[in-house]
Amino acid sequence: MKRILTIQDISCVGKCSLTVALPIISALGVETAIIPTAVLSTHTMFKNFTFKDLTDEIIPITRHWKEEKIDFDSIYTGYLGTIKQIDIIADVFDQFKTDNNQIIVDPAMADNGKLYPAFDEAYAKKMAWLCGKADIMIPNITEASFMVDMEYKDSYDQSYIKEMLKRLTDLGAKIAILTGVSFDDQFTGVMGLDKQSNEFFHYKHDKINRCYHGTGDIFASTFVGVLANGLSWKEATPIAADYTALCIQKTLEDKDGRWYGVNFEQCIPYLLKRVNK
Ligand code: PXL
Repeated sequence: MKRILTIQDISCVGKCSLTVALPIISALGVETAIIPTAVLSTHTMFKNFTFKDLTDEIIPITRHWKEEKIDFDSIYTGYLGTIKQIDIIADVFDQFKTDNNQIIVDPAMADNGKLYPAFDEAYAKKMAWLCGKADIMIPNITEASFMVDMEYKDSYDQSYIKEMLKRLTDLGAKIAILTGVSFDDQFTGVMGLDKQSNEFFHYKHDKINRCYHGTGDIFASTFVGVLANGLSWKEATPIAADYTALCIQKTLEDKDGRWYGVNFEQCIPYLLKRVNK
């Protein structure tokens, strides 16, 4: 069985970060090890959330793992806390990177043109540096605009997205995948660039005009779990995009749907069918 390490916060209520990564990657038949970077009562879109930083635990945890000779088929990071934490996580990459595993960074820090409340531009630049250490990076357009100094735009053409992808891979990652790429009112999707082959990849599906928190985490967790099942990034991308879209659709149809996250649990059987599990 493959083993993934995912490093992100626990938002105790909120359907994001570890509370979606653990169930999705596990459901895909992959052992999921975690480093919780912080414990919050909820994600940061709620008011008055509590926050307990766990940075001091990261080095002791990884030191123990080294003694136990534990290794990972991939390391996937999501929402992190502070610039100091990013430095420590870069050390974790150095310790656990091998010739055969992959590092995937989702620079979860912004959406809809704005950084999340806890972050500033210095944090975004540090996250760009961490993305440079990844094999695959998965930002949305807002996150990318902060990392590569391009103006954030609500509407754009292919040349804007291609320029953004080129600048993202120039940070150092082999593959950059931009989420939430929409060239018209009917479709939305994902566009990626493989730096080595200089090949762009575009996948689109029907657009649902409603945003929910945690959908970037659901996309990234699914992508990582599907890759661990032996599929390529171009095969994993449509599966992750379709699953995320279905989660949004089911939440909209549910009269008890939560405002703060999507019904990803309800759609796991669909995901498993897509990967023949
Ligand atoms: O990636 C979503 C996310 C994860 N973790 C925390 C958040 C958010 C989005 O707002 O606040 C703590």
